Amino acid sequence: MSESSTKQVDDARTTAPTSHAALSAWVAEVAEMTNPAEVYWVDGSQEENDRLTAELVQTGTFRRLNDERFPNSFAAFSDPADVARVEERTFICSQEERDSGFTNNWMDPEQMKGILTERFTGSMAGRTMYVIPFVMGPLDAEEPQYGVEITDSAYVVVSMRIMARIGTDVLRKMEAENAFFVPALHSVGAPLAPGQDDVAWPCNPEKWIVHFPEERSIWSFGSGYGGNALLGKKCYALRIASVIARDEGWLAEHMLILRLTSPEGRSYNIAGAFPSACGKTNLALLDPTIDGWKAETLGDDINWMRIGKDGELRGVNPEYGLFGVAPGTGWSTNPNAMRAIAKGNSVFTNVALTDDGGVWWEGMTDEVPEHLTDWQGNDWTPESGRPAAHPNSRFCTPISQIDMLSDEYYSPDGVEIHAILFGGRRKTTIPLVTEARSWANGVFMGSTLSSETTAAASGAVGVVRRDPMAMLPFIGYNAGDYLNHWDKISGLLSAERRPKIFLVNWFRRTQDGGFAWPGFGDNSRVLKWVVERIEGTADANETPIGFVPTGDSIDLTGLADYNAADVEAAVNVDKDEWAAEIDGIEQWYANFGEALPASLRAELDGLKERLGA
Ligand code: GTP
Ligand code: SPV
Ligand code: MN
Repeated sequence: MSESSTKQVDDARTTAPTSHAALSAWVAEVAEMTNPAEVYWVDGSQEENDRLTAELVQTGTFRRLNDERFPNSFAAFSDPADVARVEERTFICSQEERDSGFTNNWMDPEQMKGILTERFTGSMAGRTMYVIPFVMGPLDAEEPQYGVEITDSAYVVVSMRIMARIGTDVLRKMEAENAFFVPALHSVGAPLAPGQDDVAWPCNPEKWIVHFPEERSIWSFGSGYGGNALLGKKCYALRIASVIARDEGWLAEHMLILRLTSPEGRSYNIAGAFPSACGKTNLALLDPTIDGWKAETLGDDINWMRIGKDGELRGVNPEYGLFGVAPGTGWSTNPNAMRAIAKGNSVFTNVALTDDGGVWWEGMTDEVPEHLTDWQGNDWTPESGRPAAHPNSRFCTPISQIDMLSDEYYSPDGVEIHAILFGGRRKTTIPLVTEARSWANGVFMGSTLSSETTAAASGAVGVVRRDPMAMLPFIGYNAGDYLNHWDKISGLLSAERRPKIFLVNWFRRTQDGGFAWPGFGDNSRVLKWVVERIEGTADANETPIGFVPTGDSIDLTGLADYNAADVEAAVNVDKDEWAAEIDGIEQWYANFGEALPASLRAELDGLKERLGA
């Protein structure tokens, strides 16, 4: 093979290895603006990946891990100011400000293009500009959802190869169909002058994560981290896709998908929307603690749901890997994730290093190592009094490495969704599980979902905020229109096939401060109740907010030190707490003004009446 065909280095300003005219024009335009040292078309091959990871080791971005325990795996450490999504720097630049809505930052698109063009001008100097053709969801979908990310970060290329289907196969099909693709432009914003040494984690103190919904395009500047930089994920598959879904009559949601099969062999697909770092990956890789129940993974973060031929809701996971929260993921809490990680081919970001070339994070093992190198490169011992891994440290692992992955994951038509869970992280008020009274009541639960903030986004941690459908940072348009869209979907679904909706809270606390529910694998017990409610066999008590399990309708077999009275406490609906909650909901709904669907106002009125408030 000649040098140029193995490396595919090309000067896109004059030629490009694609017959897709719009793509080659865009690549040439970006190269003209950003002035990279070279343009490289990513083919997605193993050989290419080996070369890029070797280069990343050489430049100090990657540490190769102990190959016996973590084959073909690497650790990266970010700039301490680039560790999470930056919501205050994220913009939805619709033509009209109204279409961005109160949950998003907005700027006039022309003005924003002006600012960004300035930032991107020369921003890739001294660096390689990588062109990554990708598709979200299966390449053999009826209408494959293409994208092309241009980035000046090899870390992003290696991570995108895990998180999405990328490379030459995608490019060839996109060319053959002359298909539309979402142009997703990314730069770390750290040009290199001739002879200037690079740093391990280049980024820019000024960050811009910008979406142009009408154009369906993305411009991201200044950050190399996860949701800010792997543009197929939050930027495309949630923010831009939510706009496409609004226009086309489907839903792009921040949800896991889990398939659960009962001992009798009946299978149910359960989708769950929980805010960032609130348990989606953990539930998606559930290890049931009850006999005879089988769980299979379909997705852990994003769920695209379309209406099927028979009026059923069908979900597809558009991703190809996991970008999971490391802390709290351990052999006792999530052995399925640990097994997938142990197969290798993973990138870890901001975890701690063990002295024998492995990785560690809080909660990975019960035993805490005596010495580590923390995520900032400092010596660490259990006496250090600070976490060894950053609270938002992540593992990035191919989804195919999950032993419990469902065969249906690969199905371009997805799976029928039988139940939807909305869940948050709330110390008080919200019961362990509540079944909605109806679809509209379930949409109400989703629209008022609340959670304590986590380290997944920059800013304060532990503050209760409303997070509708766990989509607050990801709705790519007016949040009132979004709730209206959920309302409208109901009418497109067959009445018999409409999923049942439940509100869950694994994080409620008891008087003494402990968790009111053991969580993790024991969440299978709650899901069993959910399934039995679908089948019409489990008992429930009607409360003003919905139906909660009776103390003995949750299977506690084999769960030591936990009884029906504990269940009753975990599902208690407290009048005073709910009076405060209603105030919170009123304040939240006031933000929507005219855009709030009448059905949700009616749900709130009904709830107040039932509470006697
Ligand atoms: P994103 O990837 O940010 O969207 O997050 P996620 O929703 O996938 O969150 P994940 O499953 O990674 O969980 C985040 C944190 O919640 C981890 O620290 C877990 O240990 C913790 N967690 C998950 N499930 C449970 C549970 O059932 N009970 C308790 N107490 N903690 C849980
Ligand atoms: C989230 O924050 O919801 C994530 C991680 O899933 S990131 O990809 O960084 O957005
Ligand atoms: Mn997420």
